[in-house]
Amino acid sequence: MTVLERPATSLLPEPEPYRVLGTSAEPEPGLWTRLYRELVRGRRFNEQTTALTRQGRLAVYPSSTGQEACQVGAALSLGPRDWLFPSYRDTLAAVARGLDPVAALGLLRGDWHTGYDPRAHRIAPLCTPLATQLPHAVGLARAARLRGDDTVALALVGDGGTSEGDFHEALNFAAVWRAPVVFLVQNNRYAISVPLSRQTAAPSIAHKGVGYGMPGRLVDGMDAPAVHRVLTEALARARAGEGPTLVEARTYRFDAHTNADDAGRYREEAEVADWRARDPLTLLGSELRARGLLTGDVEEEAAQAAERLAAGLRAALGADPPLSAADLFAHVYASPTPQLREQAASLAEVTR
Ligand SMILES: Cc1ncc(C[n+]2csc(CCOP(=O)(O)OP(=O)(O)O)c2C)c(N)n1
Repeated sequence: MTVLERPATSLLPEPEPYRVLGTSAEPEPGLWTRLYRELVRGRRFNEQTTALTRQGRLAVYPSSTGQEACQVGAALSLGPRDWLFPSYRDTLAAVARGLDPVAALGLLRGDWHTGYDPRAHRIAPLCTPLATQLPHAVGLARAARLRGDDTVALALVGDGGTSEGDFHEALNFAAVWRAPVVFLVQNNRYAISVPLSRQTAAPSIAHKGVGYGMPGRLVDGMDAPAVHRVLTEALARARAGEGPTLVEARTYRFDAHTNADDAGRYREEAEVADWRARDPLTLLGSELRARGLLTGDVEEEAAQAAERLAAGLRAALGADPPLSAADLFAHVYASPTPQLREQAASLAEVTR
């Protein structure tokens, strides 16, 4: 059956966001406890990084507090050979995937172009231009398929990013090529101050998949096991050669867009409070406790691991890294132009 013969209804998202927590779904104690540990660590990572930004140790930090279930669910659903294509808000997803937290913050600290080797970690650079990571993910996925390896790419984007031309181009090519790629839209309802109602008139972002010929899935982005389940299914589908999936996770950022934003100017406190009542960490913790799956030991260990991470960040970001001004010229061209060589020489002269 070709894409055009497939009934469009089979591509439609679920009418309500898919949930695991608070349902009769069979618990997966090992996975849920792992997700819990990562959520605790992730919450602490966001808090500590935000505090360090206020102290001037980082230029900017787009916090993902409130979105940890998406970040951690995404990271833990990937296989070792898969690739993650994050946006600027997804540092935590990179850290949850195993990237050194200090390296993950290199770009936001302004130290170095990316802070880590994308190829070694299979994590593309944190992408600031909206949605440009999406065609890159499709290209990588398509290339993997042509080479016959079973790598899948998972690309993260915000609701605002879905209005970019790159979003359209990426989804269109992904579906036409049946590329092994999954798109996760973290719909946190705002693109800085622009609410979702001004971004799209579609019934949901997940519905957009139908227009490209790929399934759309709608998931509760505050429910870590649900995010993990939906992404795992979408990644398996991609790996089996069945093509891309568009996943919309309904979530909320508890903090401002970045430390340079005042969210009080466009969001009501009552709305923030409603979403805080669905805090992903509390939701998972309460369910684990109610089912007798969270022992004091696990809680204690999770809290200690989070504190170790925070202490490591304070120590590493509190120190000024040894930087060379000459690095400004590295990686600009494979062979530097005569002008760049001249400028590098004159900089070396004045900084000697
Ligand atoms: C191509 C491009 N246009 C504009 C911007 C400026 N900008 C930075 S973040 C942002 C809002 C993005 O919102 P969304 O995609 O919903 O992601 P979120 O920040 O909520 O995670 C905009 C417009 C940009 N970074 N890149």
